[in-house]
Amino acid sequence: MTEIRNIAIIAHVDHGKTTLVDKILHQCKLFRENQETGELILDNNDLERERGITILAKNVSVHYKDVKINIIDTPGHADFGGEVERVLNMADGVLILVDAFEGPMPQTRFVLSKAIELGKKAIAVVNKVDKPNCRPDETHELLFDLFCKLNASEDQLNFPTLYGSSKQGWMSLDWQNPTTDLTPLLETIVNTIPPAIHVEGTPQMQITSIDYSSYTGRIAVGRLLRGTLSVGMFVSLVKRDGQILKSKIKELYLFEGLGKMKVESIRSGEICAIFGIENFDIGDTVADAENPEGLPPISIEEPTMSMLFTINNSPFFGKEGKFVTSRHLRDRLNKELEKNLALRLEDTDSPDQILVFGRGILHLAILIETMRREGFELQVGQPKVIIKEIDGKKCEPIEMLSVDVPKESAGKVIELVTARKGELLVMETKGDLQHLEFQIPSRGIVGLRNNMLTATAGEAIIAHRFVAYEPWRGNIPGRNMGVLVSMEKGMSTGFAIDRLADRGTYFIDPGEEVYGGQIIGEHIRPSDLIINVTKAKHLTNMRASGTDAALKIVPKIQFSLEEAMEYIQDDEYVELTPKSIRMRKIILDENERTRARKQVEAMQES
Ligand SMILES: Nc1nc2c(ncn2[C@@H]2O[C@H](COP(=O)(O)OP(=O)(O)OP(=O)(O)O)[C@@H](O)[C@H]2O)c(=O)[nH]1
Ligand SMILES: [Mg+2]
Repeated sequence: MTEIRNIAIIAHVDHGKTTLVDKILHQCKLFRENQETGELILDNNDLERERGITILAKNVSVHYKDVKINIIDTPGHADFGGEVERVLNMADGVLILVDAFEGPMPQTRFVLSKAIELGKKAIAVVNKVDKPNCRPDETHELLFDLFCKLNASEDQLNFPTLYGSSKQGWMSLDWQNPTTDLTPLLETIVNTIPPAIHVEGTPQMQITSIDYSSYTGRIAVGRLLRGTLSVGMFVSLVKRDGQILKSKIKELYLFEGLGKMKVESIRSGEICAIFGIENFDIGDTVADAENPEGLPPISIEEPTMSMLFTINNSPFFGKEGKFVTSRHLRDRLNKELEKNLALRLEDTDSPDQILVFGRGILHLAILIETMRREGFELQVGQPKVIIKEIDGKKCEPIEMLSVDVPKESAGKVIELVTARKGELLVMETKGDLQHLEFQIPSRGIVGLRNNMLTATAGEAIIAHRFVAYEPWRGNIPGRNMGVLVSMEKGMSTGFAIDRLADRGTYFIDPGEEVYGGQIIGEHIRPSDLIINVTKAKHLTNMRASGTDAALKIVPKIQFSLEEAMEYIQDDEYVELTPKSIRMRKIILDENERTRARKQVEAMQES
């Protein structure tokens, strides 16, 4: 019988988890010569590749000597923290990775606290020691302090530490003595992480994630905790509420390399995928047909943010997308619920509008981006944090925000965060940088990143994570400046933009089609300004109009989806089609907009 080790790789975003898993796969010779790609093979959906982040946890496995190591690569972004917590269920140990330059970050703390609570054995990996100015020894010390603070057991505190570079593909017990490969890490895994043992008895497997195949549909993934499973076997599905459904196993798979291998039966200890179980959800237990014993349900993360999704009703609707009706939108969102665990939907008074609840800006942005690529057109409103009433008091989510910046920018950062009801808690030197920690309402973080990067010339390393619901901190000012709003529908001209260049910065280039009510730039003043950018120069003056091309027009500012989501205010939408991201006023007509604003102001005064 091959021995098995089940490990999860956890870390703060971008600390190098996926790179390490890729290199482990390489070293364990999974790839035939002609398959070497050099790219990250594991972040395999388009969005993951483009953004360089992991969105969904993934299972892979390698063979080292005569041990099979099942590895779970996890996402590091805070919006996907719930996913990490869940998949830890499948592992007996964790590799906690830390960037030797950045040191432990907020998400390091979060994922490590979960691993420690669950009693997992840990191995520390101080990564990126190839970076100039990195601080491997200090990072190790900080990590040790973190283990202590998180009440690690004696055994957990005795964690082995490896130093190295995922990128260069080596790990060593001493960072000043680089090796040529990952053998020291693989040896440590085999020697430190307890083997996954087979437990006799009736089968018990908790479903911890869902795999999706276009052929077969939903596949249940989890670790078989007890007993054996085989193809054709009748089983019970114990639901969260205790309800029991009968099912039959149609196909069974083990993870092998990057893919799955069909097998006839599986012994406990293995991580497996089952096809054929009907109506399952995450957290349900696959158990014995006759004597079903459910496992305690696992917690599923609550949404923290909501956004209004609506059909595209801009003057440009239907030009670029295939799916544009409210029926399309509704069906698509309902389908998403099957696999996107932290997502919730709520109907509104209007059949064209649905409130979508998620875990944060990135979580919602990934969904929107996926829909755009599938051919959808839609509009979304300003993201809103979820407010709760606790003991009769209005409460809001408060987060811990950490910012590392060059010393000369620290003042600007503190000013920015304080203006958004942030409170400075920690200020200390961290290598060449200043390390700042704040408590700040989630509301204050929306739109902050952009301003902060501008204020620090892109130098700020920012991370935040939810702490608790606390009493409402009062009004936070919105966007500093007003916007430039297009007066009419038509094609923008270089002439007009040039003539109005001193009014602000533009989000459009000459020659772009715009419509009345579309947001086409940022005003230099706090109020909005309506402008006409479609005016052409008088054609009678032929000589002068010929010089149009020579106008020095500053290139437009192109917002990413998340930037646009964080930029818009309450009375604005982001309009999304497969090709465009535009921002607009919800009420396009200027007179109606003014009337509506006056009504709101009158209501606020009374
Ligand atoms: N210099 C250096 N860069 C590294 C090293 N390991 C990873 N990187 C780089 O760090 C970036 C992030 O690496 P990933 O492996 O995608 O990080 P991750 O932890 O999987 O990130 P998420 O899945 O989004 O949490 C990439 O640009 C890597 O090339 C390393 O050892 N040294
Ligand atoms: Mg990753």
